[in-house]
Amino acid sequence: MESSERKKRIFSGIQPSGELTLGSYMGALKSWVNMQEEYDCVYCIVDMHAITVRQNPAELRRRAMAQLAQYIACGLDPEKSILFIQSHVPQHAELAWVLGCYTQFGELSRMTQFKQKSQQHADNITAGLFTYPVLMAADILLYQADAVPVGADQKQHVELCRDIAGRFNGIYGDVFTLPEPFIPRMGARIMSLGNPENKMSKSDPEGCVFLMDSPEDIRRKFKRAVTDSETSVRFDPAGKPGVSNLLTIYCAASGRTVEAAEAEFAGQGYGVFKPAVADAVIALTEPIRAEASRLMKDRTYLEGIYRSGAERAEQLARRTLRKVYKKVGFIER
Ligand code: AQP
Repeated sequence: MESSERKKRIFSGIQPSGELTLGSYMGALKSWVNMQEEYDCVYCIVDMHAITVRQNPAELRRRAMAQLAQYIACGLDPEKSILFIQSHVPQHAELAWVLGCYTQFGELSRMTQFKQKSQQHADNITAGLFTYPVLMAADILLYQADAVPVGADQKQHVELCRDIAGRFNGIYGDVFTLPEPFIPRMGARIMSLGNPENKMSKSDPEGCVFLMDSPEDIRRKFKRAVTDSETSVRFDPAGKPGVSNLLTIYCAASGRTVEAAEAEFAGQGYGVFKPAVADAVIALTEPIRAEASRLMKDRTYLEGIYRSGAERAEQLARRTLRKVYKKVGFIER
């Protein structure tokens, strides 16, 4: 294990399988930005995860660049944090192979995301979709990450990563740091605006707000958001899932507490509440949208960032992989 005097390390990633959403911002990116001062942060664009379902190659390339621009526009600082693209660092795939040999078929079969995604893509249930959590474990363990800031939906994968790491350490000694999931208190699970029983997902564009949506689109989406037949703005996720989700979004965007928000809208109907939520979100996303659009025009800058990010990431990744190869009995070249 590396020196215990180093700053604690964070690793996390988002797939460029669609545009960044308000869900991924509130569940993950916001914590990523806040953790940069205190931690040594490694943030990735996980394009290898994205191809577990079929992607259009030109679109995938465009979205990976756009995602890098949006990471920076959200406040990730390439001077402080390592920002890189997963496929640029070959050790991710290499470690994933080894870890796959220490993961049980039964463990992967129990993963909720696999069950859901194999239903959504019933005509293309690939081995990659099944072994996705092994690649995710490799992503995290390569950097000896202490914590992984993710939305609540990814908790199960981080727990599996800990199980795999613990098993490996049990056989070979302390090779991997065991990572903790870091799940925000507010915004851990943003629900779809159209169907508040489901998670807000890139693959459901109408129920989903994208960071790059125009103010008009955002207003329209909130206006249509599903609520209920009452009129009171009250936090009650079981009884009032739509309104509770809007309250969560409002609080995560504005920094208010749920109690303060309930008091602010007491006696006012959804006709006042919904546009106020839209405005709070627009105040959050507009500066990000403007900065990301500016950065997208500067390709040379973005290329410089992902190249130097990959070099820094690879240095760390190589160290871990070398140790793993030695432990399992591979001859050093
Ligand atoms: N709705 C959400 N609420 C809170 N957190 C969320 N995250 C995603 N959606 C929400 C968190 O953001 C990160 C991004 O994960 P990802 O894009 O790599 O994978 P995903 O969770 O599969 O994203 P989608 O939008 O649901 O993609 P599709 O539509 O392709 O299935 C993770 O930390 C996640 O927890």
